[in-house]
Amino acid sequence: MRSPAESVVAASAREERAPSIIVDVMIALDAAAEAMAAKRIDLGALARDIRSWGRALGFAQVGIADIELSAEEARLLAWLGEGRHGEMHYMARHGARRARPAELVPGTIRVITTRLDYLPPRAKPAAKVLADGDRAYLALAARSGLGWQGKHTLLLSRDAGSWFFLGEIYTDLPLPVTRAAREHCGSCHACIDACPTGAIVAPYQLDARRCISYLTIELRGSIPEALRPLIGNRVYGCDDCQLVCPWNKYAQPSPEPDFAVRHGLDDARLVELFGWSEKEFEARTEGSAIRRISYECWLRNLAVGLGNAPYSKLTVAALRQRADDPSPLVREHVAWALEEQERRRAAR
Ligand code: B12
Ligand code: SF4
Ligand code: SF4
Repeated sequence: MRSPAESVVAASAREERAPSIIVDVMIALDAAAEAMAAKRIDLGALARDIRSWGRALGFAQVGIADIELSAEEARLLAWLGEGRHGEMHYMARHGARRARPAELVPGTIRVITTRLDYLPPRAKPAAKVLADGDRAYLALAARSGLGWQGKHTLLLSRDAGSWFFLGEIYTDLPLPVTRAAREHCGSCHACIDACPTGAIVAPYQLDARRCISYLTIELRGSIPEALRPLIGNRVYGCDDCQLVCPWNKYAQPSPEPDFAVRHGLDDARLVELFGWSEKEFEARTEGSAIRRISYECWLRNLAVGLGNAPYSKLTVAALRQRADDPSPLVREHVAWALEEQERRRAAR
C-alpha cells in the first residue's frame, strides 16, 4: 500500500506538476508527527511552515481554526428546517455533521483553511455583458481569519474582496489558531439591494431556492416561471452580490492559469451558445465546472436567457430550431421563451 506521501506524489505526477514542494510538505508533516509522538514539537513553528507551504502551493492565504461551531450549527439547522436548501438533498443528508468536523473525520481538533483567488485576468467587464441582453453572462464559481461572512453570506476580506474559493484540511494536530477577522459590512446593504431575485431575504440569510446560482447550476428540473424574467442573461451562476460589494475593488486577478477565460465565454452571444451541439458542449467545457450541469440544463438556461433577450428574428429562429428538442425540459423552456419573444414583438 502507498504511503500518503507516495499517493500525493503519484497524483501530482499524473497532473504533470512538479511534485517537489508536495514531497517536502509530506516529509515535514511526517517529521512533525514523529516529533509530536516524542513530545518535542514546536507547534508555532509548524503553523508558520504550513502557511509558507500553502503560499508555495499557490494559495493566497492560509488560516487555522478550532472546531467550536455550535452557534453556526443552530443556524444551519434552522436554514435546513425552513427548506432553504431546495433540492440540494446532500445538505440535509449531511445535517449537523457539517458543523461537527470530528464526526466527519474522527480525531479532528483543528481545520486548516485556504483561500484560492479566482478572478480571471483580462475578462470582459461584467457590467457590460450583463447590460447586453443578447449576450450570455457566466459567473466567474471567519473564523480562521481568512475574512468575515458578509451579508450576502460569502466570506470576504479587506485585502481580497470575495472572489476566491475556500478549501479545508482537517487535522488532529493542536495547532495555534489564527485570530478571527473583524466584520466590515457596517451599514452597507448593497448586495441585498442588488440581488435580482431577492434571494438574500435578510442580512446573512440566503434562500437558495431563489438564488440564480442554485436555479442555473444546482436545480435539475424546471425553473419556476415567476423567477425566469428576473434571471436576465445569467446562464451559469450569478455574481451580482459580489459585483456591487465595495470590498471587491481590492480583489486581485488570479495568477492561476486554470481560471483564465476559455472559448470567449466572457463575451459570447446567447444564440451562438444555443447552437452548440452536445459534442461541442462536451469539447468546449472540458475541464470546466460548467460541464457538470449537463447539456440539457445548459440548453434550459440558454432558453431562459433568449426568452429575456430583446426581440429579434434571429433569436426566434434559434428557439424554433429547438422547439421539438427530445428533452421535455428543454421544450418547455423553449416554448416559454418563444411566448416571451412574441410578447415583446407585439409590444413594439
Ligand atoms: C450550498 C452552497 C451554495 C448554495 C447555497 C449558498 C449559501 N449561501 O448557503 C448556492 C447554490 C445558492 C450557492 C451559490 C453560490 N456559491 Co456556494 N456553496 C455552497 C456550499 C456547498 C455550502 C454552503 C452552506 O453550508 N450553506 C448553508 C448555509 C446555512 O450556510 P451559510 O449561509 O453560510 O449560513 C450561515 C450564515 O447565514 C450565518 N448567519 C446567520 N445569521 C447570521 C447573523 C450574523 C450576524 C452572522 C455573522 C452570521 C449569520 O450562520 C449560518 C450558519 O453558519 C459551499 C461549500 C461548502 N462545502 O461549504 C459553497 C460556497 C459557499 N459557494 C461559493 C461560491 C463561490 C458561490 C457563488 C458565488 C457561485 C456563483 N458565482 O454562482 C454563489 C454565491 C451565492 C451567495 N450569495 O451565497 C464559495 C464561497 C467562497 C467565499 N468567498 O465565501 C463556497 C465556499 C465554495 C468554495 N469551496 O469555495 N452555493
Ligand atoms: S448570486 Fe445572484 S441571485 Fe444569488 S444571492 Fe447573489 S445576487 Fe442574489
Ligand atoms: S455589499 Fe456591503 S453588505 Fe454586502 S457583503 Fe459587501 S460590504 Fe457587506
